Amino acid sequence: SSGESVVTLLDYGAGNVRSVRNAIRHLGYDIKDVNRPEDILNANRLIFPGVGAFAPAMDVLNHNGLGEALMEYIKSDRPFLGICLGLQLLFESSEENGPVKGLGLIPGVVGRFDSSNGFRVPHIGWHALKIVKDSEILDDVGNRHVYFVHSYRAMPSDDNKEWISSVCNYGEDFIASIRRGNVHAVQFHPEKSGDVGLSVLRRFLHPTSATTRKAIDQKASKLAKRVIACLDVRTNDKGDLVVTKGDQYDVREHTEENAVRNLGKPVEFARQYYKDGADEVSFLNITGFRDFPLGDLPMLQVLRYTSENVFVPLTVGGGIQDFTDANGWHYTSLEVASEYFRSGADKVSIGSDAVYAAEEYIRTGVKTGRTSLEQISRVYGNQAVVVSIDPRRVYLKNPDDVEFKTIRVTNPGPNGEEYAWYQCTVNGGREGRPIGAYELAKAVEELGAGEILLNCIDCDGQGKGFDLDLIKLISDAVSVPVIASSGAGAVEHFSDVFKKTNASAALAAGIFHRKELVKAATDSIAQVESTVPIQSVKEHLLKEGIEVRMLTT
Ligand code: 1PR
Repeated sequence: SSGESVVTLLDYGAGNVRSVRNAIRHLGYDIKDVNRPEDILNANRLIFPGVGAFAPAMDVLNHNGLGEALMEYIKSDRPFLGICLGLQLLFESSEENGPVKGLGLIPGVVGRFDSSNGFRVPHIGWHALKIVKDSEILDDVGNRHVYFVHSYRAMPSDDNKEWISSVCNYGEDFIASIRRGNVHAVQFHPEKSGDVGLSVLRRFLHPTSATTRKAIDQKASKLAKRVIACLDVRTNDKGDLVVTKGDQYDVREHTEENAVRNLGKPVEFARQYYKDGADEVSFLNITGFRDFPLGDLPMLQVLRYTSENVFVPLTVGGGIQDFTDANGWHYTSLEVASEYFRSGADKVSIGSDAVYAAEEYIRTGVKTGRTSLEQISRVYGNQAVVVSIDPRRVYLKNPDDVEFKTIRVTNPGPNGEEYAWYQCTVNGGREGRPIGAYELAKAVEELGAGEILLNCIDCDGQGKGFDLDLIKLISDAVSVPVIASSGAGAVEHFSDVFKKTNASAALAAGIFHRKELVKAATDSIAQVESTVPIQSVKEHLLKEGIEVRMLTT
């Protein structure tokens, strides 16, 4: 193909750059991979999506001449776009497991966000920018939100101000993008920022001479609350991977056949929810704990297909644990996770295995470094590891009846109990464990979880609202973001959870699926419109004064 349609990609093999590749292809370009320093020097346009940690990335750049070639390329003002770590590496050094020396192009030290002032770290989610100078690639961004996920950031200073094209405020101003001539870098992920993100890539790949940026009214922006669509998937009795949905985790029809509820195809659902404005899509392989997930090629295929045209973050959970197959082959959870990342997942979600890890950690007080949670977060960063908690409410007459954290409940139990604790479960809610959701959340945060997905078995599928007592308890106990889950049945439930708790995101399944169910059953427009798509949730939140990312129209 002609040089014009080729983009050179510097991928040093440290994680998921599948989405960057997919986005480039989606925009009609071919990719040439960098194998040797000359490939950089011969590039027409170079994209550098940094993934993983700062030190290993610098090691790669230092040891094969790529770093020198990169500096030569950039210094001659050739078209360059760094993404995330690809921005940070341009600075003098980073505090991430360091100090570690960077490429030294831009003055400044990359440091960690300070979580002591109430801002959750990692900084995960959709946030608008404050554009401080013309940067053609941001021309369509304006006030719109883009997706960030990072714990480290570079700060603006007098020494680097001529580089800065936008900042973002998260407790403090940090550098969201830089631009000098043809050299661009962004801290956010354009490949995960929906249409707005694609416009950034498009403008980099195909600069238009006239800039169309209108003066925009830049009101202060907060990190937006996220609305996440969740797809519980499993193999049905015929062996097909289907989207299902349970009531209190029971996914079988209560008919004679007792079949697994089959709502449709996971990839189609994911695409629809992306179009509808979901801020993220989660797949939970709900029988992953008993089937070996790498034997479960359909799930990997689902991720590959989905990531081809869904440009928001994808999470996959279920079965992330060490496994020995029928032939005696041993696979580590890290290998399982790596396969998911390679197939297009941005985060993995760990359920049962995190419960065992937390129990052990609380019992011994020792971090072995060997648990799935620790291993995966060490290699991919804690922002890539979600812990999914599946607690069940246990009412108590007396708060001293258990050794776990109890709360005074808003609505007393069936026998007038005024207290409860939230017992963690494993294996899809089948087995209760001697640990509470509170104790688990604190322990997994220490072990490296970057986010907590907080379900509640009692509320799942009931449509009566989130368990606000539980979500408040956990979101106040940890400093990583908490995703509230289970029970959404009306738009007001979303505003409730954001107003009354410190949840960063709300995840729902049934409320969004019902539309599909009605459509399938009746094909009647009237009924389809009576359901609650993602956009209605967002509009309601906006009306309630809650910052959300809206789709561009
Ligand atoms: O233990 O690491 O293999 O992970 C298993 C994963 O599968 C866990 O994340 C666990 O939550 C999930 N899971 C296991 N069994 C079920 C089940 O339903 N039988 N689904 C299950 C969990 C809960 C939510 C659901 C929300 C929102 N589903 O993800 O989507 O409750 O539902 P709603 O909006 O309809 O109320 P491992």
